[in-house]
Amino acid sequence: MHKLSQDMKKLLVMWAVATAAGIFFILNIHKIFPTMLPPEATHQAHSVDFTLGFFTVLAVPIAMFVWLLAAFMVVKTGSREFPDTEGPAIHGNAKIQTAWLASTALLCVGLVVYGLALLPSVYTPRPGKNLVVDVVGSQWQWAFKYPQYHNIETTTLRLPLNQPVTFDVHSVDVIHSFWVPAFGIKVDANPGEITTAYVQPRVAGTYTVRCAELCGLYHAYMQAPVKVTSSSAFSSWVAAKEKGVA
Ligand SMILES: [Cu+2]
Repeated sequence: MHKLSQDMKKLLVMWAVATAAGIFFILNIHKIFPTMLPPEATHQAHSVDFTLGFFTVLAVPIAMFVWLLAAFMVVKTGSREFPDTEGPAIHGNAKIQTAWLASTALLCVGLVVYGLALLPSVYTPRPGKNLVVDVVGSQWQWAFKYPQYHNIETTTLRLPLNQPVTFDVHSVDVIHSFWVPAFGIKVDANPGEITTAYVQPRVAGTYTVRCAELCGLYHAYMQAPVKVTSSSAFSSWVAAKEKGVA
């Protein structure tokens, strides 16, 4: 009995250390592996990243507990021989069952409420005058049209910094999926129907649009560059393009 409680103490200490290390790793993942996750180039991406981090931090203690307990059982009680009797039957423990059900139910309901509260910040337009971009998917490329600027068209998505953007997304053939990892948005591009996505770029830079729906032979190559620049650089690009159109 004494032996077991000593082991339990050891296990608890190991669990605390592993949990602390795991949470430290998650909170600093952008510094430890700078290229592992896309940059948070929009407000939406920040919300998405924060949610991912929040859920992962909550999962760390539970994952560590399960892994450590499993390793502990293998090391401490493992035997190379096949047991010749079955283990003793385990009967319910009302206290543990109640606590387990209550805590997991609370956790799940809490996370659902949190998710529902956060969802509008990702799926509603940002306030202010929105730049509208028609996103057209086809096998196997992306095209971007700017209806507010004489419908100028480009294969490099250009956006001005800090301006709210509405993407009207559709496809001319099969189903594609308009995904900009750095923007935290992913929305299906369907033929005959327009789906929308909203962003507000907050970091200038070059990013990538990918297709996230298997759409045929060259699906993996269906990418397009995204350039977020200052609004003056964007305006001069628009002016030059509009001249070309005229
Ligand atoms: Cu595609």
